[in-house]
Amino acid sequence: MTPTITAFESSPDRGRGLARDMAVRWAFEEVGQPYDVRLVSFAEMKQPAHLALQPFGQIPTYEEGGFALFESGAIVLHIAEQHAGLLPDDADSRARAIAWMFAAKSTVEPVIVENEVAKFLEGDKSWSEERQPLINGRIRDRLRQLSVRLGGAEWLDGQFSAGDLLMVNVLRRPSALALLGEFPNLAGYVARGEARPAFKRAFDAQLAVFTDHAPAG
Ligand code: GTB
Repeated sequence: MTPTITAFESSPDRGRGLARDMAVRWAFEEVGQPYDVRLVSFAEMKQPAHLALQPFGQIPTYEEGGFALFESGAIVLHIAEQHAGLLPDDADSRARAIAWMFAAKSTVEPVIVENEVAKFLEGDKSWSEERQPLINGRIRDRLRQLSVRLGGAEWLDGQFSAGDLLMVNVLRRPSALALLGEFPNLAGYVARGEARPAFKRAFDAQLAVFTDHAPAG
């Protein structure tokens, strides 16, 4: 059965691949698994039917037959466990790849999201400007640590894995991209991820949602 995921009917990023369905689409493309997409509006995401799938009223979700899953990281892990191509066979390497998935989602992403919250939800506060260097400093620290670990390697731990997929996906967010010029190896890492044919197919698919639904004129 073809799995179905949910994505924004009208993505605020206008097809830049920044919403979290992008990682899921990319994972499907890497393993060669077809998928369907159900587009949902902001209002629909808050209705009981969607909340039954995603308790926080967000995208993406994953459904296959009677099975449903939420959280983009968990969905990518599920895809990677069901199909070859995103996790190594060797148990130790596999565990390390999963560690990198968690590192992307729980160590690197939060400092980046903090900047977005500061910008979009707290930008009008009197203390906002004063706080900005602290937020940028925290992102820079994480990027520096990641840059040191990556060094001259192509991917974080041997072959490209679901860990790289989630890490590249996080580093594509504008708050990280803005600082990547200071870390040429990370800039190269993101470029390598984006150059993968599977990334391009996933990117084009999410962009098509926006262009196909764009108002005329
Ligand atoms: N931890 C969850 C996961 O990884 O699946 C987080 C899911 C999440 O944040 N979903 C967002 C959502 O549904 C979309 S991706 N938000 C609606 C809501 O909470 O009401 C976050 C996002 C949205 C838009 C942009 N953008 O336009 O640039 C970037 C990222």
